[in-house]
Amino acid sequence: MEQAQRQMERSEASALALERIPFGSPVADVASIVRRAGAVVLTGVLTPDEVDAVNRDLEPLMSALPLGNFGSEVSSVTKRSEADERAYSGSRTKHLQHCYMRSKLYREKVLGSSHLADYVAATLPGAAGTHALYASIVIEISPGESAQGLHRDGENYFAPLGLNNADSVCYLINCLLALTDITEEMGATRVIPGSHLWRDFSNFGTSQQTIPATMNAGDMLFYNGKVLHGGGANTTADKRRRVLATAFSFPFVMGEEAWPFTVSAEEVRTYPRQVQSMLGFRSKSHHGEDPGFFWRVNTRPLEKHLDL
Ligand SMILES: O=C(O)CCC(=O)C(=O)O
Ligand SMILES: [Fe+2]
Repeated sequence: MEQAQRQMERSEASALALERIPFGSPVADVASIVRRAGAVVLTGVLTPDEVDAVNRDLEPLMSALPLGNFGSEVSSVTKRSEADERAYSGSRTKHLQHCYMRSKLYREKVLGSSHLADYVAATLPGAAGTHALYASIVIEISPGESAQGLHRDGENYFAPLGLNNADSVCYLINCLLALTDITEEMGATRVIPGSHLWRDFSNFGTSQQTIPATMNAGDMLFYNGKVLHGGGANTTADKRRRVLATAFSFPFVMGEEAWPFTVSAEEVRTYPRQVQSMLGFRSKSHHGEDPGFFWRVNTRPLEKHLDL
């Protein structure tokens, strides 16, 4: 009885903590936290100098965007009202897509990282380094933005496949790289650890159940897409909160952004091999075959067809 109580207290305590572990730690250690909590902060993915370099690459593009740019852009496509779109994407938030082509350092050190590829493959079905890039997007929350509703990433896309429940395979991993120091007041992502294991996915939790993923610039919130989360409110007077979100799905899934049509094969030739695969410029394997058998041109591996 006493033991059962102690066990319960321990599990409640672990439900409250968002564990932190250095980037580069053994895959099994990261995977076991993600299995249990659904989310973990990987510390020191980039150094402060590397974060500055990525921000220098992004700055001219970010400053040219108006606040709330996604709401109006997306509503013109979905035909839902701008107000509805903004309820999800914010009115004082900026989104910048296609970041794989915006910053060489991000592309090579983050997308091209073998540690990251191994961590993803430990949770998401598919061989390391072959997962489809599902999103590569800056989310910058400005002062005065309110909290985003709690949600599960990709749930609309994957629910029809019967995957939006605790028992199914993981369908998406998201990695939010902090490009500023992130405090709770600046709008740290709110997370409910353990919510990927809830029996009822129609329960979206409450803000009281969330904890803020505070981070130093260069850290990364790495989570299973089934974990309930949402961007936090920015209650500061003058501090912008910037993350670069990199999401991955099954190797054969088409993501939100049409990668192969935004960069040329000439340009892609200078990218790391792993990034070429993520962007759909290499044939795909389900079990690590090289070259892969799927996504071929008349049975020819795509990389041969494109002469990469
Ligand atoms: O900006 C954040 O902290 C999270 C954003 C998010 O979860 C989303 O847009 O799907
Ligand atoms: Fe999200």
